[in-house]
Amino acid sequence: FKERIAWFKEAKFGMFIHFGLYSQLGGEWKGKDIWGDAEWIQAHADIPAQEYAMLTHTFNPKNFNADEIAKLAKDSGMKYLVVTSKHHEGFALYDSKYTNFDVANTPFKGRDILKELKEACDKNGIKFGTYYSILDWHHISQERNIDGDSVQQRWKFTRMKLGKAKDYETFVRNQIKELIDNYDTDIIWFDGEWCDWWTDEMGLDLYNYIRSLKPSILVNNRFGTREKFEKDFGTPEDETPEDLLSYNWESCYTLNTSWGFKKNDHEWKSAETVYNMLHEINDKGGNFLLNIGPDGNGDVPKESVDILLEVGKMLEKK
Ligand code: JFZ
Repeated sequence: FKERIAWFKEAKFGMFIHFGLYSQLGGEWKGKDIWGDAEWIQAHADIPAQEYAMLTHTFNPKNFNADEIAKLAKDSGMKYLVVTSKHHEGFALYDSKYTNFDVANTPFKGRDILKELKEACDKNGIKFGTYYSILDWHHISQERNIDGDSVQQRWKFTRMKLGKAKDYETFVRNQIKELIDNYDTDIIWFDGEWCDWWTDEMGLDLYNYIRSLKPSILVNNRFGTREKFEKDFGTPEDETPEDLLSYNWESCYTLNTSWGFKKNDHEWKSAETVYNMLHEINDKGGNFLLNIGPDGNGDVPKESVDILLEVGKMLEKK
């Protein structure tokens, strides 16, 4: 394990990327500003899956430039990158054999975002990782929980349709295998594991399967009940632990308040704040995963670029 985790411990600083169909909306639905994280807009605006799927017809981030992003990571002092291969919306940001709800069925077809990023990372000496959501609002196995108390609860805790759990488990395995086979991902960063139909046993099975496919890979603890699984690394979110931890961990934060691109989110952290956070986290033994959310054209918000480059300069000076 020590050998497997070594590069990660040395890396200390990484780039998180939230990019998906929601990036086109920028937190607005039918002219209205929707509260909360922009990647959750389908839930917060209560958009039926069929209607949401129309967003594939307009997904065309022509300005997406993987090289520029990998260089930005490098110039900011980051050593690895984790990109949303599939967020809760269920859309695959790569060409997946197991669904049509993917980048290959958009006007952007012919380009493969994960492939471009992976190649750009290799060129720039950045390790490549992929985020994968277990919660899936598009897959036919799951449905909104109509008993939920709030619109958020209804989408956050979906129901598994009777007899469909095995199908979904297979689907997840197949897609993860694609991430390993086709993109040689170094990290699987799970999320959305909190639904009651996803058991620790399923999580552990999946973890073992992943390790059998690629023994050197790192998997975060969100494949099952987080507190039970510290290895390969823990993921306190938006929070830096008070005390030193006995296991490896990574804190993730976003530069403003939303992970996915949100037009009206102007609460940017300053370069000084980011710099200080990085040092506090690293001093306590953790890694810092810091998020950018490209917009629907594939452009990284200028504010994010400016802050990150400034942090890079500060790191060079010290
Ligand atoms: C999840 C996602 O729902 C969110 O959209 C984003 O991708 C983020 C990185 O991860 O949200 C979480 C996950 C875990 C906690 C809080 C929000 N947590 O542990 O407190």
